[in-house]
Amino acid sequence: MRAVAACAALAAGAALAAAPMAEGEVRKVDAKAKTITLKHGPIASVDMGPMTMTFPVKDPALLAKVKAGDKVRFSAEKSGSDIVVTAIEPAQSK
Ligand SMILES: [Cu+2]
Repeated sequence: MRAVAACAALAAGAALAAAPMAEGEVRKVDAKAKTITLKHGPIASVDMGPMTMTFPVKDPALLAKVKAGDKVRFSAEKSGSDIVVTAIEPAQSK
């Protein structure tokens, strides 16, 4: 039983390392345009430094999870000439 638990913990750690999330703060959510404006920190996955910018979202449902003023963690990836937000969640306030 102990060995199984240790393996699960290792697998979870590996998944986090493979997909690091960037940090940011929501400035604006535009459901009609399916975009979100974020003041974000460095985004390693797309080699971008900190700035405030507007991203298209991969799935408009993501916009329902956050609102302006929220601190968030998110993932972004290149899609053609755009950089698209593929996941977003409120940051833990701990
Ligand atoms: Cu940016």
